Amino acid sequence: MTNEPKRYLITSALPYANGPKHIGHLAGAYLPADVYVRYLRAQKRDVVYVCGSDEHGAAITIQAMKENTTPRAIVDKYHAMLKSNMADLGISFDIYHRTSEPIHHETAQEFFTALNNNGDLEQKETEQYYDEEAKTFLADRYIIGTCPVCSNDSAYGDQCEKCGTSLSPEQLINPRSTLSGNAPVKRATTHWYLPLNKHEDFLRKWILEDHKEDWKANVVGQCKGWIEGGLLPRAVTRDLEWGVKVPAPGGEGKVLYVWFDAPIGYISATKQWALDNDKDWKPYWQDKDTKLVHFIGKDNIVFHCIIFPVMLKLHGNILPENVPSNEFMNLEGDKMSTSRGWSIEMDDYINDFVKKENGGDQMVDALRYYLTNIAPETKDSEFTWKGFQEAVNSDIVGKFGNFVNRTFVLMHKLCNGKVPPFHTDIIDDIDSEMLDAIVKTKPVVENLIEGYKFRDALFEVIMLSDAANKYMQKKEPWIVAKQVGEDGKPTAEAQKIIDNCLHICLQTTANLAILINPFLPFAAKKLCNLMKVVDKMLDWENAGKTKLLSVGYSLRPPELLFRKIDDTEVAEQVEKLKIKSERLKMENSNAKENEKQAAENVEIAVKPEIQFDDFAKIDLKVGTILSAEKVEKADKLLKLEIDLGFEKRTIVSGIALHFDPVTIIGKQVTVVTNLAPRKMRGIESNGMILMAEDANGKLRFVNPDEAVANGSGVS
Ligand code: B3M
Ligand code: ZN
Repeated sequence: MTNEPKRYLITSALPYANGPKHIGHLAGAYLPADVYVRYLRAQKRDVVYVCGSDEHGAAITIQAMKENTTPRAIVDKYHAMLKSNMADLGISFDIYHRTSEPIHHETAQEFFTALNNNGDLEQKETEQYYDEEAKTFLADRYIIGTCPVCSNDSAYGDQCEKCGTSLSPEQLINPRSTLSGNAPVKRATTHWYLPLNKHEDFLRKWILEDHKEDWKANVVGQCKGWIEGGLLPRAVTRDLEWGVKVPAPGGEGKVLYVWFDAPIGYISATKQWALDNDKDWKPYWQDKDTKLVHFIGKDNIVFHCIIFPVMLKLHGNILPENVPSNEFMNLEGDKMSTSRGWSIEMDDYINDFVKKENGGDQMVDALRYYLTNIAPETKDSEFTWKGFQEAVNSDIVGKFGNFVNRTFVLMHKLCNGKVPPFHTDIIDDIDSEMLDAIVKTKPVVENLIEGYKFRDALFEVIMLSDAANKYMQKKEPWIVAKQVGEDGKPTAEAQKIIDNCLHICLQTTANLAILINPFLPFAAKKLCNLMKVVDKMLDWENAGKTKLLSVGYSLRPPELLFRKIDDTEVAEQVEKLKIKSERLKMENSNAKENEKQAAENVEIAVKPEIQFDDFAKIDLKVGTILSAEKVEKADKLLKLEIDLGFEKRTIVSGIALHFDPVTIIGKQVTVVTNLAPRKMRGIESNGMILMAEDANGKLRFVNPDEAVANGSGVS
């Protein structure tokens, strides 16, 4: 790079703390940023990587309503989940902050005040949609209606999630309140606006001229559409309770628009990081020698390329150098969506693979590998479990891992477990070619990473391991070793050939560790351990060198870096996805049905009165689920083994769409034990377990609030 910046500030979009996030999010804004940051750190550059939870806005308050709890409880719960998920997946933030922290509220308020005092904001009274029953103004996700572009009938007031179009409530056809379902009325209210129209010339030059070449085409394209469509003043405040209070006269009962405060979260996170590390945050946001890069998903482009830059410019901050944004990642032939259950949550992947006995960090790297390999850098891409299996098994197990393993096995077998000497007198073209490949790969990978082409960069690293496998195949040290002298050992000449081959293979391994480190950091660490070198060897300046391991240095015995993914794992995951989406489909349709019923005032059915004797006939006991498995060809049934203390029972229960069998083993349940046996799908069921069903058709166990002995009576 010419003109190397003094320091880097890297950001990943702040995820809303309103629920688990899926691997499409991971592939979009977190993993690529992490690769970039790990590379910069290996380059010994001054880099700070910030992120945090976005804890304001209707995304949070509406989730709180759904879960029947407070916004505070929602953000606490999901912030903790997101923070630990990201750490588990090796996303190496320097700080993972949260926008509910006081330091963020202060920072956002100061920012607003500075702009307001400077006359950069406009105050205007307009008519906005209002829900008379819920007594609130309706903006963003509080209002839904039909999208004017794609006719999706549940587009939000700020965006249609189906076609991605940014909307304003006025554009919705047939608008209705998310809160009451009612058609809204119009009411006057005053808000602060950021007059984007006044900054059109700046944006046109800055994006469409200055960054026309170095920003991704999809990003420039979207911005062009916005600018040429004519920019309008944009409201930066809302009539809501939850959020950063508007610090100005007339701001009572109003908060900053979440998209005004959230990007300022990058600044407050930097401040907190500086406080924690005894550093100065200011140069990171004020010094022109800082390279600021925002990693985001494509639905966030307008906010990071148009609105926030205008705010930054007005506030006297530096502007981003680049805003690498990915397209979407689909899943098994359909769009990924948490609400429809068609997604793989980070949390689920961690539980199903990483925290399993045959899992651990290698399964983090396996996911990082596949997601980078299919990264939607220029167009939408698709995750399939079969594709995951193929990529892992053929590339990182078959090529990368296999090469390293063969090298270590042979080095122990044929070179006493030590780095063999290198005999310059017998170097041939095949050796030179391999050494050349090591030297040449470094600048190629480097340029690709600096150009945000992580997928291609990773491909080059895997190709180096592939070349090394082929090199070894050509040299066949195990065959050469058969040329033995009278002592039964390889002849001196044969040993020299073996030495050179394994010497080169080991230097290649050291290089592979450095080159793979930004992508698969856990494998790189494991390699350092195998080679008995400290992490410092992973410094980028060491890449491309062919004398990293000293002759005579003894190395550890081989150890597999990665394991294969087998067919049953693939089948299980595909099945799990189907069950989850079926369950959500059912819950969503039940929820709709319930809404309808509530609207029609249908009363809940109450059964007729019974006598005590009737009740006393039922024998209820507490038992523990010992095992649970799906009944073949019956989507809804689980076969349960229940320990009732005095005996074990088989019970077939229609709960398969609600629970993943492995998650209910060990749970206590209340069992009707004297119900006449019934055969279901050829299995005799001896009893029934009690379940509570909520308004959405979701099932919950009916069990004692603390564990009791199996067989305890319930009366
Ligand atoms: N929370 C939107 C999202 O999760 C938003 C990003 C904020 S970045 C400052 O897609
Ligand atoms: Zn639409």
